[in-house]
Amino acid sequence: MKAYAFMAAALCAAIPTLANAHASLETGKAGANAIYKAVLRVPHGCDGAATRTVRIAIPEGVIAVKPMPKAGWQLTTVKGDYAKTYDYYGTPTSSGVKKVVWSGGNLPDEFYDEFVFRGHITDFPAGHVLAFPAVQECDAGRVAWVEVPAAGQDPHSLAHPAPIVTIAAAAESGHHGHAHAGHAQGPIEVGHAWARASAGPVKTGAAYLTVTNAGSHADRLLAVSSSAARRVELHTNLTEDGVMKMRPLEALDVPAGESVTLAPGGHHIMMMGLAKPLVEGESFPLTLTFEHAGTVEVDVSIGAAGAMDAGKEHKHN
Ligand SMILES: [Cu+2]
Repeated sequence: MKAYAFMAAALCAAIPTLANAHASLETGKAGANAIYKAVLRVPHGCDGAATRTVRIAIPEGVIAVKPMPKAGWQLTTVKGDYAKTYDYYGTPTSSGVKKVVWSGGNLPDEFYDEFVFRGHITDFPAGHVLAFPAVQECDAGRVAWVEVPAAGQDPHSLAHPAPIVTIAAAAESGHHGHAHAGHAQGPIEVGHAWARASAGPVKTGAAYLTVTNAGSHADRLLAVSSSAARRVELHTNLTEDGVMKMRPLEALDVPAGESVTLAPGGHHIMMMGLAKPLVEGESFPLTLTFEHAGTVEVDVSIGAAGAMDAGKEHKHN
C-alpha cells in the first residue's frame, strides 16, 4: 500500500512535464476584431500510436476560417451557419468553416507537428477565452483535447484541455494603430514578428514577420522603423550569377486577401546600427507604415541565434 502511494506521488511529480505536452495553440493571445493565425501544436501520438487524423472545431465568433494545406495530409472542412450574421470588413457573413480536418497523414509518436489555419476573431471583450476543441485519431485509439475549465476552475487541473486563446486587451494584443484612426478594424494584420538573437557584438540584424491583408484592396508596406536600430530597411535576397545578394526593396506589395511572409533567405527587415545586440527572450518595437492602412506597431520577439534558421548566412555591409 505504501509503495503504491509512493509511486502515485512520483507520477504526480512527472505531471508538470506532461502538461507541456498538451495539444495547444502556439499563440495564446489574440486581438478582437483581428485576424488570428492559429498554429495547433501536436506534440505526441495516442499512447505511442501514430496520429493519422487531426480535427479542430472553430468556436462561434471566429469567422472566415481558411486552413493551410499540409503535404501528406488530406484537408477537408465542414461548413455551416454561424449563430448570427457578422460584419466582415463590410461583407455580411453568416456561414463558413466550422471544423477543419487533416486526415490520411502519418505523425509518429516520437515526432511533433503543427497544423495551421487563419481566421478572423470578431468582437469579444478582453479576457474572453475561446476554446478550439481538437481530436487526434491514431492507428490505435484517439486523444480528445476537449475539456474546458468551468468558471473558477484551474485549467491546469484538466487532463486533456482544449486548446484556448484569450482575447487580449487592445494595448497588449501586440499591434495597434496610431496615425490611422480605427486601425483595429482595418484589414492589415501583422503577425509572427521575430528576430534571431545576435551571435556576438554585431551592429546588424534582421527581423521577419507575416503581413496579412484581409481587405478587398491591395496595400503596400512603404517604410519600417524601430528605436532598436539607427537605420531600418526593407530588403530582399536574390541570386545573381549563383551568388546570393541583398537589395533594398522600395516597397512590399500586399495583395488583397493574401499574406506575405518575410523569412530568412527572402524578404527581410534589415536593422543597421543596432542600439545593442539582440538578446534571446527580449523583444523590440517595430513600426510599419502602409500606404493605406497607416502605421502598425508590432513587438518583435527575439529567438535563439539559430532560431528557425533556414541555414542561410546573412551578411551585410
Ligand atoms: Cu538585409
